Amino acid sequence: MKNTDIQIIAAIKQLLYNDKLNIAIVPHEHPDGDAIGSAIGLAEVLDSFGHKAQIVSPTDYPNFLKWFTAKTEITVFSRNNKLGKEILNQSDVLFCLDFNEVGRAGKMEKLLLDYTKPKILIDHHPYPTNFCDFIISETHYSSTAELIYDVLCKLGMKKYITKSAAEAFYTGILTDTGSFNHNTSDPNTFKVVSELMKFGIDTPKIQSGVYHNFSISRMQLLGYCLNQKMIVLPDFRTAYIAISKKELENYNFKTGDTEGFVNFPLSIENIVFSAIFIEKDGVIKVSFRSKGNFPVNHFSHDNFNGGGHLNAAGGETNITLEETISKFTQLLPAYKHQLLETVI
Ligand SMILES: [Mn+2]
Repeated sequence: MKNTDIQIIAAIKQLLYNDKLNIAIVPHEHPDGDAIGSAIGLAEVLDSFGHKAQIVSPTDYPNFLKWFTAKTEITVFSRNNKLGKEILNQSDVLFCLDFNEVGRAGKMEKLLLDYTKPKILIDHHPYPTNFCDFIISETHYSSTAELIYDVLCKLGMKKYITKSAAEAFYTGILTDTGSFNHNTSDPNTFKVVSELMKFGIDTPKIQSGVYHNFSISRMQLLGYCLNQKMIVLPDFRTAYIAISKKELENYNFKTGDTEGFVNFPLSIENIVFSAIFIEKDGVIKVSFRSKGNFPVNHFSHDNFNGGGHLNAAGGETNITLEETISKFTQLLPAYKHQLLETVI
């Protein structure tokens, strides 16, 4: 951990080495494997330490992340905001995981801002904003899950890590690195994975649980996207997929079904920039992926109200799908030089 002051760890330690506490844990909205894995893993460890941890997720999470054996229940705020509010109100400490600005908590934003007891952020996204009392922000980590593992070790809580917590952390690392495809330049990622292996985690089970459980319609939607919807622009070393709400409905769309689709075009030789545009209710959700040094977080921040990591970012627009596509394709010439220079 490069940025985290030893005093921050000491202060958190003082908070947690206390009587039994009620602890609330909040991941970002539309949580991915890292956000949910981090939340479940941390909750398990805090529980086995003797606290009572509860997870409140701003929105539901995808079915392929529902195989966890951990005991901690997840309250979905968008479905049960009364209970979510109650859990926060009754908690003594709040952990915010895997997001760098409070807006990423969606409809829970105000609750988080109004929270008066200690708030702790653990995150690996660049440019964290100052909405928590204690900030552990380490952008060179592959995932929040990897970071939490190191934080727990520093807090002297390694012995409270259970097998199911280790499986949850492994899931976070696995998904945020795209099965160890990207964000893996730091040896620490593999060091943490090897430590997690010592808890007896079942990696084939996790691989199957996360990746080998497509519904038939999800697999067909992927086929449709790649075969019918992918546009490749070799002159810009770019490929994109745009998919309408109607098309999603044709394939019986469920939350999370398009997760990971944006990565596929990067498997094409010489493509360094991939985008997917998905029509949701009233907005177009945008995801970007890149190889090399092409900074999709800046691209998204400057043009699509978003942000994220160097090679993986998101954003959204309030214009139509067609307008979003034409905005995107019209932007490409300005980035052509940078795209052509990208070394892979
Ligand atoms: Mn993450």
